[in-house]
Amino acid sequence: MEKLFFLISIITFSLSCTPLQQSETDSAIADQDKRVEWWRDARFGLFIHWGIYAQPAGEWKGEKIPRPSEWIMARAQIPVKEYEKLAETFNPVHYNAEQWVKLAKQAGMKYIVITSKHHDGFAMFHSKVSQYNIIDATPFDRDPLKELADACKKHGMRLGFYYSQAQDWHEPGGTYYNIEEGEPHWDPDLEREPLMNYIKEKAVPQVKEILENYGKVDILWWDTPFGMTEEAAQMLQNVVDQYPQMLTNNRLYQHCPGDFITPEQHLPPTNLGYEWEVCMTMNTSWGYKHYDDHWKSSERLIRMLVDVTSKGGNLLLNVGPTAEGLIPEPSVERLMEIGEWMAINKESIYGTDSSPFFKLHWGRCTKRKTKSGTNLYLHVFNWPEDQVLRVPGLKTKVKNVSLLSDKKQVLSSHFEDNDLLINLPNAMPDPINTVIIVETKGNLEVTCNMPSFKEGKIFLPANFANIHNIPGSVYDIQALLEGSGESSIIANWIDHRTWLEWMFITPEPGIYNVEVLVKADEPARLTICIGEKAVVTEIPATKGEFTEISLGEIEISETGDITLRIHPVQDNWKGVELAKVKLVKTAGVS
Ligand code: FHN
Repeated sequence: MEKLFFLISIITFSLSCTPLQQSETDSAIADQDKRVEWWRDARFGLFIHWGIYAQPAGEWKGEKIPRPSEWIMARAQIPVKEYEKLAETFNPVHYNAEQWVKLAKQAGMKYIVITSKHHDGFAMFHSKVSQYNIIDATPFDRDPLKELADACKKHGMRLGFYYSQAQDWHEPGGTYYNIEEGEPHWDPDLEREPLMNYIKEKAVPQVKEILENYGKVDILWWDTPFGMTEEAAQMLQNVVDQYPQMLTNNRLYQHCPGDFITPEQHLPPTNLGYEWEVCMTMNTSWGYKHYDDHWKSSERLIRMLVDVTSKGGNLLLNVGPTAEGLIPEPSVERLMEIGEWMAINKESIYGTDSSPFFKLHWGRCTKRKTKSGTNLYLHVFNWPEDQVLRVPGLKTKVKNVSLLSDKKQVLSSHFEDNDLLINLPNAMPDPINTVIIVETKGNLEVTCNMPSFKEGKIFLPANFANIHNIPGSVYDIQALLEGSGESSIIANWIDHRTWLEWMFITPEPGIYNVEVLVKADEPARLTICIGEKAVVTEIPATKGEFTEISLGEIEISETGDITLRIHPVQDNWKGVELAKVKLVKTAGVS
């Protein structure tokens, strides 16, 4: 229902703001649903950030330039004419589109989105509109987009083009990141022109080129609408309207929802109620950066894909090829390892829906409707020590339980206190994520396993928290779960804007004492909020140990579903590690 409301509200919004009739709204929803079907089923795609910025690879005149490498022109304030020179030596002779597509396919990816033009304004395709393109401005006499489009067609891979429609640091009318604050472009020699000159003379014609010249394009991926106007967005939208089957994201203009929304570099804590796709780097940069070694492990990436799928989203995982045209070896290794896992477990990813459970201590769940019921795919990240897997609140008849990797290996199971208990083999067959398939019969029914009070107490473990990192913040400063199952902790909570949230059920109003199990190197101030009530409180330094600290009392004035939030107080926030929150009822409400 939530999703329906969201769809109605976004579909009735149009750039030209003409309200739709009810029947038009219904058919627009049905139409959108059908168009995104292949994409929703795919769940996993490859993002490629490739451009002439791969040559400096994060370093300019001997200085390491912070943040993603594709931003080097802006971060190092390189004048247009100087940056242009990079094109003269850009010659990616090792580029092999077919190898890239095969690699993506091997990883289990179903679509590829490649940068056709990033913010630096350089077109990685043969453009007749601007000479600043790979054929006319470099020694490389090949069109990478054409070769990729051909390879995708040959191997049945869907294809999307990224196009930076607003930011174009090379053009007098293009925008840049701080244009809205009235800052000048860093290159004083670039005489400014109105945005619409650039939109009419470069952006619109180039978007037409990428959509016309490379066969069927499945996705057009807009980015950073800084300084964009409604008029400019409408002109681009008019081009898109000629391709009714093509999907677009939500980044054309500030309120344009597109076909899917795009959380970047963070994992949403819950389903977002609309089609969504997380875009994520494997290290920290989108473009190739020769010294960026902060690689996420294959284990983390596999679990990330599963986490996203279990919440009903897609994962667009990035690689940044080198100036020679090679995908860096650490990325290749990870894609191969993900592929090994996918080869065995793909049934639990493609075309599956989100989890019917609230949260699961041992991992995640995806599901698929079958003729007679539903298949639940239990993704076990943490193998229970007693080899008994508890599936909470399952009320549906179970036909069969087996390992997905070996369906002949049937697992015994029985119900106890409304939970399904599955007897697991002693050893975890796949230490990263072993998938168990539970085939159920009839309508799927699950009793919500949200935590609730027992004898006046409730424990809210770290792994049941919704971690709200700031969208778009650098991955390094995002809080995350470390450890496994109920003994996980929230680590790296160093950004004061990141907040935590737990949901639980309270049977009765009352005054509750809040206790936390934390480790703090320095005193830290927090605000605890339940509904309208908020208390500011302080955690003392804990001398390197996890320590139980009482944070004081708070009133819960309602019953039913309650949300508790913890926000850092900005001043001097140095971060804490948090293992658990405990609420203990101390009195009723007078
Ligand atoms: O500024 C870009 C960035 O370079 C990269 O392309 C990402 C990918 O989503 N988008 C922008 C930041 O949101």
